[in-house]
Amino acid sequence: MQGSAVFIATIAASAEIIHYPPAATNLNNLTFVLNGSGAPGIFNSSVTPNAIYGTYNWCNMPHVRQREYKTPPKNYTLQYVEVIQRHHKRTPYASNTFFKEDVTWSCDGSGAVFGGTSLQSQVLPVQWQAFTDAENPWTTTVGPGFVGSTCQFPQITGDGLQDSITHGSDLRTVYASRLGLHSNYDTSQAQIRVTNNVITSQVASGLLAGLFPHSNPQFAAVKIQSSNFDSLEPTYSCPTASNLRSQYTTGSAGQQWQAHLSGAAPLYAKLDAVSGIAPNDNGGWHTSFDHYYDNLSAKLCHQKKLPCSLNDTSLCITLDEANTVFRLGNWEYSYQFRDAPASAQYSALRYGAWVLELRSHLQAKVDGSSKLKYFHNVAHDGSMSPLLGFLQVDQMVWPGMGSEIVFELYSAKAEHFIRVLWGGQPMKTSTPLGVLDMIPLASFFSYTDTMIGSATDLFNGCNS
Ligand SMILES: *[C@@H]1O[C@H](CO)[C@@H](O)[C@H](O)[C@H]1NC(C)=O
Ligand SMILES: *[C@@H]1O[C@H](CO)[C@@H](O)[C@H](O)[C@H]1NC(C)=O
Ligand SMILES: *[C@@H]1O[C@H](CO)[C@@H](O)[C@H](O)[C@H]1NC(C)=O
Ligand SMILES: *[C@@H]1O[C@H](CO)[C@@H](O)[C@H](O)[C@H]1NC(C)=O
Ligand SMILES: *[C@@H]1O[C@H](CO)[C@@H](O)[C@H](O)[C@H]1NC(C)=O
Ligand SMILES: *[C@H]1O[C@H](CO)[C@@H](O)[C@H](O)[C@H]1NC(C)=O
Repeated sequence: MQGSAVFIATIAASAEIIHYPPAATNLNNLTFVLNGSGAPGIFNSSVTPNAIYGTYNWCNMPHVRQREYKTPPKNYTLQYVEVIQRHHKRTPYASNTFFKEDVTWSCDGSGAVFGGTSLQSQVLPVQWQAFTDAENPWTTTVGPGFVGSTCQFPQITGDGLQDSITHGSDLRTVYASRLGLHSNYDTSQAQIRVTNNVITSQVASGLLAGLFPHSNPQFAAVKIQSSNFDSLEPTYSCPTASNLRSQYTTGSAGQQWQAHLSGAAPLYAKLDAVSGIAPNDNGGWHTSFDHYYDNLSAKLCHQKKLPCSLNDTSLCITLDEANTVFRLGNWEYSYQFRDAPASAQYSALRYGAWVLELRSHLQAKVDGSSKLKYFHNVAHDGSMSPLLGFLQVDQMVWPGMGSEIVFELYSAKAEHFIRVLWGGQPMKTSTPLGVLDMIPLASFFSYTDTMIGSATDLFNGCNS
């Protein structure tokens, strides 16, 4: 898995990307992943005991909390905080190929709500409640679990909304006093941003309740970019990035990727026997472990049983098999975003636009042209992963529900420093910046500039 050779790539004239390989651990050791045992963390509850807080918890990843927060020496003054997080726990995604479910999901009272606008007093907010009707003949193509569920797939569950509220109030206990944040959502000092996927707005509604508990009026304006070019999800077009990733997965540089799929053939046979998914499906069940991981982990996180075959109720997925799927999923993320030599270049292209926006927020604070103190982005694993790849985190995982990266801007004397928290603690990277703990802002910018070049370089690099 490990390559010690340094891989240098250019996306354009002024960018020079150096790939620094991650640490060798069980996460990216394919022998261990295929033939080892156990889950790579907690997968069956949102609760992580205090004594081991910081442990990977797919259901509710560690984030900044008062209990574990390390306050820097007094000579550093906190100026600005920007948070990016993955949404909280949800149902699985639906797609063209339905898992023939025998497990039902209830989202009664926790569906997405729409309608609070400037006409707020005149409209009644509405809430989604999913249903099926047997009169619709396509309903028979899905399993009884789907038919009996009242969720949209995907949807943040009631438990996921509760985790969102807790996440907001944990951040409040740390940052409200340090930054002087009001107890209501005041967009002149704090802003929230979401993506076009409605589940991020569901999470924002919980987050805001915890973060700004006295918000009034009872709706909040959150920022969103067009899905034509959103940098947060991200959805902007970058053919160079897509081609690169195809090359090192399904393409000519994808030997390791192919090896993990073929090494997992016996596991796939069992999973398919239970789910009824055809081994040659074209819904993506056999090009990565994403779909099986998503289905199995969502069930465990909500204390539901692992699925059994609808044809043979004694044929069920075992916990050992689920744990192997979880090891494989984490291996896939490590490979795609950190181990593959071109992953740094991929991440720079795929997430460079968001990093440029972050850079401008930090610069505006330093210049004094922005009064903003706090900015919070609610996003996806597809956002966190290329950002972790961009920063070249030392140990890559599949960013679980609610996973969080915090950028803290400090001033001391006439200088500015940055601290980056991952899972609530300073992030260890494989780059010469090392642990991102009070790095001179200029050094951090010099790293991001080396990765991206200019905005024009990025744009041209994506389209060259
Ligand atoms: C896992 O173990 C099997 C059986 O012992 C062996 O054939 C296979 O090569 C091992 N896989 C890896 C990736 O080491
Ligand atoms: C990978 O894991 C296997 C099985 O646990 C172990 O024998 C091997 O030493 C590990 N390789 C590395 C590079 O750590
Ligand atoms: C979660 O899994 C761990 C490890 O298998 C187990 O010890 C624990 O009891 C489980 N917790 C729940 C809530 O099922
Ligand atoms: C159940 O058996 C039928 C008939 O063989 C098959 O078409 C279907 O895919 C099976 N479903 C599952 C979930 O295995
Ligand atoms: C702040 O204080 C700490 C120790 O109290 C010291 O190590 C550090 O260099 C100081 N930083 C600046 C920028 O003065
Ligand atoms: C399970 O997850 C996969 C991938 O996200 C999806 O295609 C499938 O439809 C899911 N099952 C349900 C019931 O949503």
